[in-house]
This record gives sequence, structure tokens and C-alpha cells, in this order.
Amino acid sequence: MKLYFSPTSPFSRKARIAAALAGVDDRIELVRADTNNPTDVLRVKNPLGKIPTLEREDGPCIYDSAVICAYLDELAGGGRVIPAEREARFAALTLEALADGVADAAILQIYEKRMRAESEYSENWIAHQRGKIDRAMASLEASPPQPGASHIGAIALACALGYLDLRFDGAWRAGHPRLVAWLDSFVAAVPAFDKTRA
Ligand SMILES: N[C@@H](CCC(=O)N[C@@H](CS)C(=O)NCC(=O)O)C(=O)O
Repeated sequence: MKLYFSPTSPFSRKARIAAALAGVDDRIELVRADTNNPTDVLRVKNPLGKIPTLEREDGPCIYDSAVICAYLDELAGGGRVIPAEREARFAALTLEALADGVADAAILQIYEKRMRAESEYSENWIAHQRGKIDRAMASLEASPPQPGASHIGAIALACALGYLDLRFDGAWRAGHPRLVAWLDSFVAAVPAFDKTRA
């Protein structure tokens, strides 16, 4: 399989960590993609031109990261990163959605500055995205995941926090000590997190 990715993409990192935890990472060739290059083959593999995109051995390309992680889990026999038990599964998937929302809101703030001239920045739009992150982080700080959890929700959260470290100088750490401790527990439990650092 080929995984179209970029080292700084939190969603690509999520797929890579899920692959490692599912034990299928040795079946994946990493292919760097440039989402800004209109001639990059990525846009042929995924019309949205987004990473991660997975080219399967035996079927059509799949995206986005949630679908790729579900596919890899299934490939490994199931229950490796997506819990089999119903309540645990929906809790993990909801945490994944929340963490992905944090990463999306962070990325949109970066793109606002990357894709527009400074005179066109919308402070309202940036504040709207920041509000999503602030509310999500407050809710996560009040009720962090289990220490050392390594299901899909935990993977997504670790990748979102890693992206906030990378692009926003880890400013979140000051007001979220329980999440800092949780991320430390994830780093200790999941070596693939450090191995996928940009
Ligand atoms: N919901 C998607 C989000 C993927 C995403 O936003 N990827 C970014 C890089 S981290 C991207 O490809 N951006 C290029 C673009 O939006 O054109 C997922 O979970 O895979």
C-alpha cells in the first residue's frame, strides 16, 4: 500500500500511528505529497487533493484519515485501534471527531495566513476557529482520556496536540496540565508518536 502524506500533517500522522499500532506499517510505503502542487499525483488519487490518502493493494484509494484508520484496523483483524465493544467504540470515535475538529480548526488558521494576503486576513474567522479549539480543550481538560489509552480517539488527540505544539508553540500547555500529563502517558505508551515527529 502507498500512503500519500506529509511529515507535518496531523492527519497523516494519525494514519501512520494507527498503522503501527495495528501492526501493518511494514506493508505501507510512505509517499510524500505536495497538496499545493496542482500536478502532484495526489489529485489523481484523491480529487480533494488532501492527505492522508491510502492507495490500497487490492482496491480503490481511500480517504480521509478516519476511513484509512478504520480500514487498517479491519486489515489487522479488528479491535486494534477501534474498540470492538459498542460503548467504548462510540466513545473513541467521538473523541476522534473532537480531536480531528481541533486539528481542522488549527489548520484553517494556518491556511488563512498561508493562502491569503495579510490585508485579507479575517480576524473574525480566525477567532471563530480559535473558539472551537478553546471549547474543545476545556472539555478535554475537564475529562481527559484514560492515561496510556491508544485507541483511535487517543491517537487523534495526541496528533492534534502535537500539531498545536508544532504550529502554535505549545501555548495550550500552560492552561491544560491534565492534558499535558495525558499526552506524556500517550508518548510513553506509543513509541510511534515520537517516531512520526516532524
Ligand atoms: N478530514 C481530513 C482532513 C485532512 C486534511 O485537512 N489534510 C490537510 C493536511 S493536514 C490537507 O490535505 N490540506 C490540503 C487542502 O486542504 O487542500 C482527514 O481526516 O484526513
